[in-house]
Amino acid sequence: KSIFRIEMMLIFMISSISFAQNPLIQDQYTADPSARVFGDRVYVFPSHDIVATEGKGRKDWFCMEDYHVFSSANLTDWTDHGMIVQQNKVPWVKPDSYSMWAPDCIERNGKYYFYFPSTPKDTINSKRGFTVGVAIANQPEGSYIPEPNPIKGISGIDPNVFIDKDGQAYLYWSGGNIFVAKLKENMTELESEVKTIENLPTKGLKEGPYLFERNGIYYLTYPHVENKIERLEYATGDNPLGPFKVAGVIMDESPTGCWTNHHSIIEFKKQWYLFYHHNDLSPEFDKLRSIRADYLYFNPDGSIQKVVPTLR
Ligand code: FUB
Repeated sequence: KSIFRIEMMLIFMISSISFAQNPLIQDQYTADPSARVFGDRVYVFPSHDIVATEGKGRKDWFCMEDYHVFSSANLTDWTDHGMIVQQNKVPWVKPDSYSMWAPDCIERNGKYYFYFPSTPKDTINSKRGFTVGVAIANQPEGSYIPEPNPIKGISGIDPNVFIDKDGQAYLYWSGGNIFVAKLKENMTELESEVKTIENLPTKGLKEGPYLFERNGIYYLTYPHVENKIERLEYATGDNPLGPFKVAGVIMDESPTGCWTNHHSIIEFKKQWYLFYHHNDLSPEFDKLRSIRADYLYFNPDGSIQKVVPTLR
């Protein structure tokens, strides 16, 4: 019995050690991780931060020109499947705008829908700024074919897509507040009016929405900045459209500088995980970020226990 116990302890220690290798990707900058379980692998669709240089992006700001997708069967060994969408190959994106910000992806009926924000060639609803488009593939690794036009009716960033148990799809995004609309079955058009999510904190920027459901509770999770650095918070409700009630904090503000955080939450092989980012590989400049993951636990009443980031 005691040998069995020792063996179990060793297995547990080895698996914890091998998982605790944050940041997950070390040969390039990655941010805004949208993690998804497709089959028996986890796929992560992050933003791809690069260094802005003369004539390429805006100095001292976010600079992104493409997206890669990464996958892993054990959350330790990651495969980079390469570039899936490039700014100058998307018909509606303003060339050389370096604004391919936080994306998301979901599977429906064997097709993979990759949602991404960027700045369009034309103004949207006579406004400048970001909108959201979609690219479609037959496998999570691609190849993704971008739709010729962005989705009508969206001004904002940080798309997040959710399909409920009844098959209804929803798109969330941000632009100061958090917005939601139903998606049509084709996943490329809004089906309903755009609704602003109510009852969230009124002070400070809220962005990067991520919605998931567990045991009938809908969790709307989002970074919220009140005082320079983002904190991951959540609200709960019993419907994807709300109303939601603020429920707590998932991860406190980083004490070491990176002002953004952006996350996703998945269950993989009966364990829940929080994916998020920090500037581990660029401590002096927080627009060159790196994706991380840590275990996430729920209390019996469905509330989320705070996640403390694993240090390197
Ligand atoms: O990556 C650019 C922006 O920074 C994202 O859209 C926000 O969520 C923040 O992470």
